[in-house]
Amino acid sequence: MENATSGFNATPQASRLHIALFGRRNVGKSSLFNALAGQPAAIVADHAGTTTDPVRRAIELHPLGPCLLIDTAGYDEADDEIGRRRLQATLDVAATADVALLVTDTAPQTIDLEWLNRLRAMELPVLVVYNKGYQPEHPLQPSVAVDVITEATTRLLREAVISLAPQGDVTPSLTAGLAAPGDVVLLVMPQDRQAPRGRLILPQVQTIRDLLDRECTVVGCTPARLEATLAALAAPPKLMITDSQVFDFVAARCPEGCRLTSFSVLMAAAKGDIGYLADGARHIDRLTPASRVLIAEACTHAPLTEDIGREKLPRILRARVGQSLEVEIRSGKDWPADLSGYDLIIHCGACMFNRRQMLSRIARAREQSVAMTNYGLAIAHLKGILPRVSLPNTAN
Ligand SMILES: Nc1nc2c(ncn2[C@@H]2O[C@H](COP(=O)(O)OP(=O)(O)OP(=O)(O)O)[C@@H](O)[C@H]2O)c(=O)[nH]1
Ligand SMILES: [Mg+2]
Repeated sequence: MENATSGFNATPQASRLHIALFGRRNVGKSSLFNALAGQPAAIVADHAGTTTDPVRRAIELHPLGPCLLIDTAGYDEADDEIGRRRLQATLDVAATADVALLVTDTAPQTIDLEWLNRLRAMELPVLVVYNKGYQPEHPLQPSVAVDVITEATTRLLREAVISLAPQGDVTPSLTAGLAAPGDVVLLVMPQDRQAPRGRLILPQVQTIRDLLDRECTVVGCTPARLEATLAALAAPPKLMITDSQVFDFVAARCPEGCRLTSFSVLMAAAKGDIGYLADGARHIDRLTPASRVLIAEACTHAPLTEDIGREKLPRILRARVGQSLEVEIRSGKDWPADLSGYDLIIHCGACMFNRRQMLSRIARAREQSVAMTNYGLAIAHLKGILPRVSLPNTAN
């Protein structure tokens, strides 16, 4: 997708406020999408079912900042195979949304009220948009009545969205409670075959930015340079943040009084419920050779040799629990509705997911009483260093 989320200067999609449009077919969702985007980014036609797949557009909505606008297929799609797949795609969008716009051009129908309840049950702020000049007698609240083809109501719409949207960053600070202004923080970042050529991975970039915002001094090295780097510092660092793959190597060299954590732990805390995930790591002790483990990764990258999720973790888990341990790997959107057959879920750091999306995955695991953890916490527990790991204070 060539837009403001793909350029060199772009805010990553996962850090944008996700604003999603829902409604029956032909009510004017795409027209509203275009009005908010300020450009004809989605196809509009007087034909029910014009939008089939979600359409995303990065926008700046002052004073909210970087947002991601998402248009969807009508939720009253036909009840056939394709209709059901479109509906699932719309439901997937709902799981990532931070703000929902429920659009109608008539008095809300039963399906609209069902969706309103569904979105509210997901603790989403929902703005009801009465479009095409329809003036409700008893408007649902909060709502706005617009006729999106008139210029003046686009401003009205924008203001209503802004007043409903949560203020501030959609993702808590990565290093909340772990680093104070003036602290020296040492980052250990292996640049092995897994590392993309010519750049750092997103969790590292975001952590550096977060620490700079906190007025910390950021020092970085590869594991091979760790001892020399520590020796070069006038005083021990206050915090060390490592790639989880070398957690034990770094833990063994972490000076007394220096906190230790990993990029994956920081991402998990910012994106999800760190308490639930930390408990999940301890659940590894309860696995038996007959247990089933689901390893879920957000990216659909081509697996590399020695890939952490596909090779390293299954190997260490089996060495610990027994070779017959069943390990299933799912990537991208492939996230089973029924998790009850698993004894533990181990998720990647989810740097490509927004907080809403990760929280909805954790909520599903929790509802089905399935323990869930993430790569970094699982590795820390398997290496016996979990008690040594500092967790950020995401309530901050
Ligand atoms: N008069 C009037 N017509 C509108 C308004 N908004 C949309 N329309 C018309 O309604 C029709 C459907 O608009 P879309 O924006 O494509 O509707 P949609 O909800 O995205 O439809 P699907 O993608 O099929 O689900 C088009 O012919 C639009 O021109 C409006 O505010 N006023
Ligand atoms: Mg449409």
